[in-house]
Amino acid sequence: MTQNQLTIIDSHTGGEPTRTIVAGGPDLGNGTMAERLAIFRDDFDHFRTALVNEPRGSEVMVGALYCEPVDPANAAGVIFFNNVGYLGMCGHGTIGLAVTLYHMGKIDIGVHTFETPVGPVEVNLKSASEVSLDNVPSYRLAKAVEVEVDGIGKVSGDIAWGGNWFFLIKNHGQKLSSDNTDTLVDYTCRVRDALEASQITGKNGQLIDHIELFGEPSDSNIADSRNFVLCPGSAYDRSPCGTGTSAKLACLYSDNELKPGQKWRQQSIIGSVFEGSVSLVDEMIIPNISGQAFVNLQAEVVINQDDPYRFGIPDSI
Ligand code: PYC
Repeated sequence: MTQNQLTIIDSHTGGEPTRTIVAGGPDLGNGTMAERLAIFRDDFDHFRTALVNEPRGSEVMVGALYCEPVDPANAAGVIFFNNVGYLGMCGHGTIGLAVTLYHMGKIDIGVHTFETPVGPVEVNLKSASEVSLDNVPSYRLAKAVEVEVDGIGKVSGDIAWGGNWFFLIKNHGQKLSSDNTDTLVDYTCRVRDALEASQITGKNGQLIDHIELFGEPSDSNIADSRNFVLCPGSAYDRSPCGTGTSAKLACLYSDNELKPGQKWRQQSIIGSVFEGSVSLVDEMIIPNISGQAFVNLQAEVVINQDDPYRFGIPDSI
């Protein structure tokens, strides 16, 4: 990585930031996004740490590497990452990427396919800031799984896939409001640690790295539910979390609480809202998530060889 070669565009989706590398990213070859993610992680991880770790980034920042797609009929490939590693899919990031590519003149209003490491997602850019996406097939793996949590006691939740693995908790006894996030981070980190220690995982032993709490919305006229989502690391999602909302929709459908096409409005801890629904394709649950994003920064990254933190503070949180 050399000075002044790397261009980024930042956006936010319902308050959650996405930093997209639009030029000067690492050459990861021509494989699938899953294969390119492995090369990124093994050989070019300093791009990730330089862009999302402090002092250039922060624990809240999600990065997106915009890539050439494998299938030229598709609009883009993308690999998402954050301050502690890589994400299979990212709903708010996909909405941010669509708005960013429109801002750059790379895509028009209309329907496009983006390739991700966990499969293709169909993106409908409805205006310069409004996007809906058909996510990867989502499902509940297990219902009412109990885990003994240090300092809390027994906690019960559902394990579901929405492009990432989630543990979804309804009966948590916590106040879901933006003035209580320190307590919510502590609670959800304890749950995540307990799941790992108890070897409670997603499919094929995959780590459950997102914890999602649900409660009443601030106003039932604007949403059906409010959530708090702990992301990998100890940052919480400012948006309602696209993959987390997808996991929630899969659970609601499985509990017969949501019909195909029925709207679900998911509010985030800061009050932003995604609208979601499910459709069934070949008996798989396909969540559709709609939200708004805005571009808010465009910059050239400066890498100064004399700067000891040019690639980020190691293990910054
Ligand atoms: O919107 O899917 C999402 C997401 C995952 C982590 C942060 N946001």
